[in-house]
Amino acid sequence: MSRPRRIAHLDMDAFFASVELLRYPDLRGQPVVVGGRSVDAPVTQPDGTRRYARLRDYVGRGVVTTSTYEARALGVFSAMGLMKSAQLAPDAILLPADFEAYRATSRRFKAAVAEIAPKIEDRGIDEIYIDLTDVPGDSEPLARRIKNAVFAATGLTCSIGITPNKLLAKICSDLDKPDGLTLLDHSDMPRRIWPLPARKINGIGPKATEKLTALGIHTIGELAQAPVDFLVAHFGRSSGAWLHAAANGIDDRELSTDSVPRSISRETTFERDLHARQDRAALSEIFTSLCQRVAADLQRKGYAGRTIGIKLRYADFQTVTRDITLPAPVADLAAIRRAAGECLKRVPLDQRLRLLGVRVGTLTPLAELAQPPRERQGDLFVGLDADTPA
Ligand code: DCP
Ligand code: MG
Repeated sequence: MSRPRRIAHLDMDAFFASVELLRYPDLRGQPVVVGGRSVDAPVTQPDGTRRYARLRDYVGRGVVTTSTYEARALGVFSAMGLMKSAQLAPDAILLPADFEAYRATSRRFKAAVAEIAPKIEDRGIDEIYIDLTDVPGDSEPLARRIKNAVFAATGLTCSIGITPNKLLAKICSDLDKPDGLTLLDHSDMPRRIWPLPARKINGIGPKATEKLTALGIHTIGELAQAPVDFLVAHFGRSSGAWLHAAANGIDDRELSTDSVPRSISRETTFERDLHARQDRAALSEIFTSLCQRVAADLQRKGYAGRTIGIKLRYADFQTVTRDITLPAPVADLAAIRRAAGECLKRVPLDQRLRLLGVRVGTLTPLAELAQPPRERQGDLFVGLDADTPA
C-alpha cells in the first residue's frame, strides 16, 4: 500500500497589514487597516515621530484590503468599504497598499519553505500548498520548522494545516489563525470539520451556499449526510458528486507544482497605421520579428505550444484574432511563422492596421516532450478555430 499523503496548506497571517507593521513597529497592537491611497501614507514629523492617517478622516469609495486582528475585533474585514469601517473603528490607522513590498515578502517566504520542502503549489501572494509526504520527520516538528523558517526569512507568522489532502488542509490552516498549527486526519472529521459552515469548503461560493441553505443544509456535516442522489438532483452530476466527496473529506488532487503559463505572446502597435498592400514589406518584417521574439520567449522559458494565433487591430480599433491548432507542439521560428502566416490569410486586410500580435498557446514544457518537435511541411494544419473577439 502506498504511504498516506501529508499535504500542508500555509497561509500568512493578516499578510499585507503584517508587512506594514514590520516597517511601522510602533503600530503593533493597534487596529490598522490597509487600503488607503498614497495620500494616506504616514508623514514623518520634524521630531522624528510619524503622523498616521485615521480611518475617520477618510472620504472616498475605497475598500479595506486587509486589517490587523485588532481591527477585525472591531468588525473591520477585507472588502468592507473604508467609510463604513470608519463607523466601526474611527481611530484605526489607515495605510496605503504597497504591492511591491508584499510581492518581495511573498517571494522570501516561499523560498524559505522550498528549502525544507521543495514540492510546493503556489496559490497566490500569501498561500501555498506543500506536499510533505516524502519529507522526513513527523508532521508537527516539520510544521514548526517551516513556521520558524518563514519567520526567520520575513519576521512574519503564518498558519499551517496538515491533513491527507488539499481540500482539508485549506480548511485546516484557517482553524487556529493567527500563528496556527493544526494537524488533522479523517478520523477528526466529525469533531473538527463537520460543525463548520458548508462555505468553508473551498469551491462552495456564495451562490452554492445560498442554494444549500434553501435545501436546509448549513454545515459540512449536514452536507456529508445528504444522499448523493439528492445533491446530484439539485446540482447536477459532477457538482453533486463533488459536494458529497468534499464534505466527506475526499480529495485526490495532486499539487500542481509548476505553473505552466496559458500562453506566450508578443504584440506591437505601429507608429503609424500600416496597410497590408502598400506597407507589405514593413508589415512582413514586423510580423517575422514578432514570431522571432515569441520563439525566443518559448525557448528561454522552456515551452512549446500547439495553438498559434494572431491578433490584428484595425485603424477603427476593431480587433480580430485567428488561431490554428497544430498536431504537435512547436517552439521554432519557422513553424510559428508558417502557422501565423496561415492565420493571417484568414483575416480581411483591406483596412489599415494599428496593431499586430502573435501568440502561442496550449503550452507543454519542452522537458516533457519525448523528442524535439519535427519540422514538417504541408500537412501541419489540422484545425481552425472560429473568431474570438479580443
Ligand atoms: N486581499 C485583498 N482583497 C481581499 C482579500 C485579501 O487584496 N478581498 C489581500 C490582502 C491580504 C492578502 O490578500 O493580506 C491575503 O489574503 P487572506 O485572505 O489570506 O487575508 P490575510 O492574510 O490578510 O488574513 P488572514 O490572517 O485571515 O489570512
Ligand atoms: Mg492570509
